[in-house]
Order: sequence, then C-alpha cells, then structure tokens
Amino acid sequence: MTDPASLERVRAEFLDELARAASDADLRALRDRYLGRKSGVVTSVMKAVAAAPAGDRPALGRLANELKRDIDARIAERREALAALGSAIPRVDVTLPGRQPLTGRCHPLTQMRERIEEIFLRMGYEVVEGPELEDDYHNFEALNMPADHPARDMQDTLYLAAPVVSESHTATVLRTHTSGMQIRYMQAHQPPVRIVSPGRVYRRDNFDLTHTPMFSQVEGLVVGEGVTLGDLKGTLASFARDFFGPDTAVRFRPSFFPYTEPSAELDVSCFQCGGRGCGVCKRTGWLEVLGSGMVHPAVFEAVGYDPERYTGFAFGMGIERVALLKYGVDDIRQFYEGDLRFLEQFPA
Ligand code: 2NM
Repeated sequence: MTDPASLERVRAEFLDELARAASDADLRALRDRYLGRKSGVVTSVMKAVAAAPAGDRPALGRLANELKRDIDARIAERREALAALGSAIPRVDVTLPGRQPLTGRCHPLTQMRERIEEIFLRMGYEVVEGPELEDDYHNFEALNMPADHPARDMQDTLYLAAPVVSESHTATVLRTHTSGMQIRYMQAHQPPVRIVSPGRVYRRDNFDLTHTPMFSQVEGLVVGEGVTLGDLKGTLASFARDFFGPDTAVRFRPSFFPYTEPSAELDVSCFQCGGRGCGVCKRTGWLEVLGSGMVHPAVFEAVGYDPERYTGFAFGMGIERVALLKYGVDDIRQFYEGDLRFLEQFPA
C-alpha cells in the first residue's frame, strides 16, 4: 500500500538522515538504504506503486519518480559539498621540518665592539661615546699634536668643507680617533678615570684589503695616582687572553705616539698556528693587535690634571682589524657590503 502522504514521509525521513551524513561513507550507506536495487526504500515504493490500483498508478508513479530523482540529486549535491570542504582543510605533514624564520642579529662589527666593551666593563670601566665631528683642539691640540704635526697632514685627516657649530663645539674635522672624547671626559671629571670609548673614526685612506676611509675603534684610558706601565701590561695581557683565548701569549714592542710616552704596541701569539708561523701571521708567529702607552704629561696639562700627581695609560685598537684577525677574514670591505652570505657566518 502506498499513497502521496507516505511518499512525503519517506522524503522527510531521508532529508533528516541526509542532514546527519558527514562523510562519503555515510552518503554511500544512505544511497544504499534508499536507492539500493534489492531492498532500497524507494525500490519498495516503486514495487508498491506497481501493485496499486490502476487508476492511482500514473499519479503515484510520477510522485515516486520525482522522489527518486530528488534523493539522487540531493545525495550528489551533498557529496560535492563535502569534497569542497575537504580540500579547503590544509593537509599538514607534521613530520616535515619547520620553516626556519629569518631572524635578525647584530652586525659582526657590533658584536665585536660589544665583546670588547664587556671585557672592560667587567674590569670596572665605563663606556663613553663622543661626537664624530670634532674640533681641532680635542682631536689634535690637547693630544700633544701641535699645528705642524705630521699626523695632522691633509693626507690623513678629512677636513669639513665648513665648520659645523653645535652646542658643545665648533667642528672642523671628522675625528681621526676617539681620543677626543677621552679629552672631553678628563676635562669634565677628576681622577680616578677608567673609560673605554668606542666609535667610528675617519682617515684619508683609499679602499683596499686592509683600509677603509671610515673604520671603528675602541680606545681605553686609565688615570690615577700610581698607575704604572705594569698596570698597562697586565690589563692588556688580560684583555688579550679573554678576547683571543686563554693560551694567548703577548709581547710589547716599543712604538711612538705623540700622546703617550713611553709607547708600545701589543702583539699576540698567532691563534692560527700557536706561534709556529703561518700565512695569517706572515711566518712571524705574532699578530699586531693594538697601540698603547703611558699618557704624555702634556696631555694631562691640557686637561688640567697635575702630571706630578697623576699617571695613566691609554690604548687604542681597530675593531675591524681585530675582527679580521679573530675570524680570518681577508678583505675588510666585506664588513661594509651588506652581503648576507658573509654576514650570516657570524651568529649572534
Ligand atoms: C692609541 C695608542 C696610544 C690614546 C691616548 C688617549 C688619551 F686621550 F688619553 F690621550 N686616548 N687614547 C691612545 C694611546 C690611543 O691608539 C692606537
């Protein structure tokens, strides 16, 4: 027995079950249950229609066929919707290695400067920075370099086209060293003094493997009563072992600077060959690292310190130079080219 109302009940039941079908397998089972050839619900309806009184058959047949097409179409529609949903969910292979994010880090010269600063900070020094545009007095005059001194030659110094006036001074040169800041510090403070001054400095040089017209320095200054050459040697030997490694040997060679007397250059044993002689140290076993000396009395006079009461030592090193040595870099210009293939070799 069948009638239009029972066909609608079948449709309603089907729609109810369709709404709960959440997978391809559910849809296959649903299709089987309604449209299966042997025992599908709609198949039974068709059989019932065939058995209905002849007068009812055409109308019931139309309704039954329409129900069958509707069920078929809705299942197909649902299948497509599920497929679209499935492909929208990204498939993640959790066994793949993660993507390495590109992280920033400090430039190798900054890392090097901070390493040097840290070593001296641990020894009780203060870090002070000064202006890159400097006046003649702080860059030369107070450092025992009078007007006719060869270091002031146009060859070495970059002069400003016109003086630059600021609150603190009237600059005429790009500083050739950071000593100017140390003069400023001494003018403003009484001993004891223990400072390092890092910064960029400028020289009239051409670009080559070991020179650039701008480079970076760290200079140090210690002033007090009874500061000796022995303090200078001990301090710099200690720095060298900290910076280059505990097995580093040091030697001091006599040298000359207008602002120190006596003056000495510090060599460290070649970390590459341990002092036996190699390409890095040019077969000498030693590497020149920095310049130093006992502060000249004329410098103390210039800043108003009593040279009979106070003594002190000072030193200066090029950051690029020590970085070249430490890392075995053969061309200083690489530090300024911004090439990531070079820079990435210096993890922070
Ligand atoms: C050097 C070598 C030797 C130096 C001297 C001074 C100051 F200001 F105290 F006089 N500051 N730095 C100095 C001494 C720098 O660099 C190679």
